[in-house]
Amino acid sequence: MKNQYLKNWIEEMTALCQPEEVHLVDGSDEENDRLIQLLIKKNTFIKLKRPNCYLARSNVEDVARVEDRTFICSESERDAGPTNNWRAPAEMKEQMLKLFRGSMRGRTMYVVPYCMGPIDSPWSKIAVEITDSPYVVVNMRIMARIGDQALKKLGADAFIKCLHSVGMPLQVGQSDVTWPCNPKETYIVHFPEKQEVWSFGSGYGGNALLNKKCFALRLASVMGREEGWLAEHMLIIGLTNPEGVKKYFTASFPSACGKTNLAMLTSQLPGWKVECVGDDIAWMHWGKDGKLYAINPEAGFFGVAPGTSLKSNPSAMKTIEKNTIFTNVALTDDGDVWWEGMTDQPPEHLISWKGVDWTPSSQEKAAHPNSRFTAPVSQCPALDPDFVAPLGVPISGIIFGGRRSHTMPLVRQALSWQHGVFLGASMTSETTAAAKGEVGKLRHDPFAMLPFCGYHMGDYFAHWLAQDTSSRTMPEIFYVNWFLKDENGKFIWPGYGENVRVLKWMCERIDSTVPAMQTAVGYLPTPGTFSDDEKLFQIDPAAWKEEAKDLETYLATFGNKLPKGIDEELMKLKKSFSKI
Ligand code: GTP
Ligand code: SPV
Ligand code: MN
Repeated sequence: MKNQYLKNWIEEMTALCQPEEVHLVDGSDEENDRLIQLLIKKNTFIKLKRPNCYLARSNVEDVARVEDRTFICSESERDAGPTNNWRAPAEMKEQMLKLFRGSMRGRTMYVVPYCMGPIDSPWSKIAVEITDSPYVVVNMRIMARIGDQALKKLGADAFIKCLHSVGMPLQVGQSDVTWPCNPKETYIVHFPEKQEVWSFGSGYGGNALLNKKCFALRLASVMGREEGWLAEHMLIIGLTNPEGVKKYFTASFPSACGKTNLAMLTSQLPGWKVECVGDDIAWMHWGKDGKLYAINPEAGFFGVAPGTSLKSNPSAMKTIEKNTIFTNVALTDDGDVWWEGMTDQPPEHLISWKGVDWTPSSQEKAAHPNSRFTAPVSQCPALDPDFVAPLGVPISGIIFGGRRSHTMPLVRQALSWQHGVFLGASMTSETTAAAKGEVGKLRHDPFAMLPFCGYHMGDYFAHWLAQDTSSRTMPEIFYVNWFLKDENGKFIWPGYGENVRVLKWMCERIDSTVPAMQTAVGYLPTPGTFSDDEKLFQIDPAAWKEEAKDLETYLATFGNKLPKGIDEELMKLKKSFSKI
């Protein structure tokens, strides 16, 4: 390996972490096979009956992202803003150096060069993750383009550095555990100015696959702001109508709020078809033609397992038939996987995600609510032909949404770009198992980026507002809520494949072929558009008055960084419901 800059970093990190061995990952099949055999030998992986599929069970303390242990260590505290945890970079670096000193003793240090985005895209970025977790390496091989193909593209100087350790060095003679981690000392630390991530103590998902949330969102959002593009927590889909006209959409919903499901939607409307470009992250740039183009920086899905079934998401079920890593799902007696919602009737006997016997009378869930599958995007039966288009796909519509049991109607269209940005800024959603902490608690999650924006959220709103210039064709903005509930706590809207009806309305609005009703909260479908319950479109003035009041309090936390455009929209909303 010739790259002197990388060589120096590897030497430096070897001296710091003191691994037993260092392995530069090439990304080959043989290497992957060896790593899988190693994981099986260590009992981290259980071979499943599906071809080339494996099950991993994590430590019960290491099951989701840890937002309270995630830090944005920008030089100035003000740049991190009120939505991020901040520590002075020098101080935090000192603490991390202490943790990482000798942290890989008795383990192999893997050096993983990787590319985010199609390998020949001008928008792709090359980075390197150093990790002591072979589980992370085999997952990253699915989630990103790793090894020689990325190393070849690594420039001669500075690159994005991601350092990860499970934080459990092995003493001489000490035997390993199946899921090493260190929950008490877990820290996920970002240094945006240095373009570095230091992650210690967790082996799970976004805490450990540093290419995903740490780089492709937190660091990339900072780069996007400086370079004039957008790094977003968004799926990307293509929607084709019966006449064969295709439009692309991106959609941002908070974690575990329906991106993977919408990305793979099986249309319940004859003649309408959805194709998938991505399910979690979009990098968007403006084309010379003034249109917004999106690429998926990822190569894999790290999807929520529970709720995925042949009925709700047949494309996902097809995608995970082979070459898939399952984490924290249940194991059937014949070596297959199961999770809540996969079938109407659970099997008579399972081994739960905790590795213990489970029967339908058990009190606990068989699969962890944040159990996931890691599978190649290329295996999706509804893969969009432009999945790896170097310049991305042109975006006609941007969809925001959240998990709200009341108040937010099924769908509305923003009145303008500024109003649409305000809708993104005003997103609220009930918390899910994707992050450690209480589930079902309503919280503000602007643009579904609360846990992922690497800088001041007020500046982020301003960046979005600034995208609107006269030379550009601005996408239309929509806001959806699939999760309205009735008095008995049942979902009012069937969701999943039926969501295509909402997408159809959006297409017709973009083409101006259907009328809509202008209201204070946006354009609503005219009555009868969806021959459904009127509860789906109820605008309750008292609830909206409360909503506006709460939003005012929340947005005030951004102080003088709150852009004027957002404040203007807030005042309009407040005024509309002031007389109640
Ligand atoms: P992350 O990977 O965490 O960013 O999540 P995601 O946004 O991709 O979420 P995902 O699509 O995996 O959905 C999570 C949960 O929402 C699953 O339990 C789904 O069954 C449920 N869900 C998704 N779409 C719908 C829908 O249209 N209606 C209802 N009621 N539930 C849905
Ligand atoms: C999310 O929590 O939004 C995810 C899963 O997509 S993780 O990669 O763990 O962040
Ligand atoms: Mn996500």
